[in-house]
Amino acid sequence: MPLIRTEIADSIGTLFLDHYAKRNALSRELVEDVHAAVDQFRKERVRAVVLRSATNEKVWSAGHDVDELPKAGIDPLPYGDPLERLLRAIKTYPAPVIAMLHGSVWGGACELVIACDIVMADETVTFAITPAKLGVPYNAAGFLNFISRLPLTVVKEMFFTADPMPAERALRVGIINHLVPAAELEARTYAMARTIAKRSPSAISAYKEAIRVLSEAVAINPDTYEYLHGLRREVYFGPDYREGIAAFREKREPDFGR
Ligand code: YXS
Repeated sequence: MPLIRTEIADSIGTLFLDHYAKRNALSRELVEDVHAAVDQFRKERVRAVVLRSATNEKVWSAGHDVDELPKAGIDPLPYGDPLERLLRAIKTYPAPVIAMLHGSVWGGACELVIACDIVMADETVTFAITPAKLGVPYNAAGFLNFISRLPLTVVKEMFFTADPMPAERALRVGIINHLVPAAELEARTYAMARTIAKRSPSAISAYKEAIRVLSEAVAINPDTYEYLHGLRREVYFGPDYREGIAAFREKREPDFGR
């Protein structure tokens, strides 16, 4: 069974996540299918992309497929990870990508949403940034995705608590562009996509790339990079990552000691 579906109409490409049995978890296979669809949209010069779930259920995506996270001692979020590659493909896609959200968004799916250009959501949406529940050391590119878009206080609270943030607050802090009633979400999202598709594609592509480059313009020297990487290694070689993954698999609360 395919894990996604795609459609192109009026120069707008739609990508439906379609694996609700696993709550649209971002497995390697699903993510690679999404990436291939994005590449195809690029070839077909699609002028706006809508990323949505195929179902109107209570979960939009459960985040990384936890069953595929590596055991302790291996970097769980390396540069070549399929989701990391997909995030880069979305950020460098030469036209706007609109996330259309109904339901809860977890872990890596929050970063997928934040990598999109515009977020349309209804009142059922929540966002939980979960690595501290699993002992996962987040990577520098991931932090930058959040801190270049949201206030530091919000990013810290979300990373430190891992608690879901409701839609109303997500609108206030700038995760969501438009919060609309569920019955209007699709119409409002495609109206936005149609407006974008009428504007100059070459100008929009140049704006998107300029905004990406400028928002990522953080210079760090190699020593600093190694320092950050060393901080992460201590976590994925340490006991918390082992305990976090084990607890998830055993469907219990992790015990990180006191
Ligand atoms: O038991 P079966 O085979 O039916 O499978 C169940 C779940 O195991 C599966 N599933 C997942 N499988 C792999 N990875 C996942 N992230 C995942 N989430 C769910 O889907 C089937 C249905 O799940 P179930 O029964 O729990 O559904 P529910 O409707 O009662 O609850 C929905 C959720 C989303 C509240 C619940 O599934 C859940 O809490 N999922 C995990 C959410 C989460 O913590 N995601 C973070 C993943 S880790 C990640 O993204 C990064 C590594 S990080 O944290 O660093 O950002």
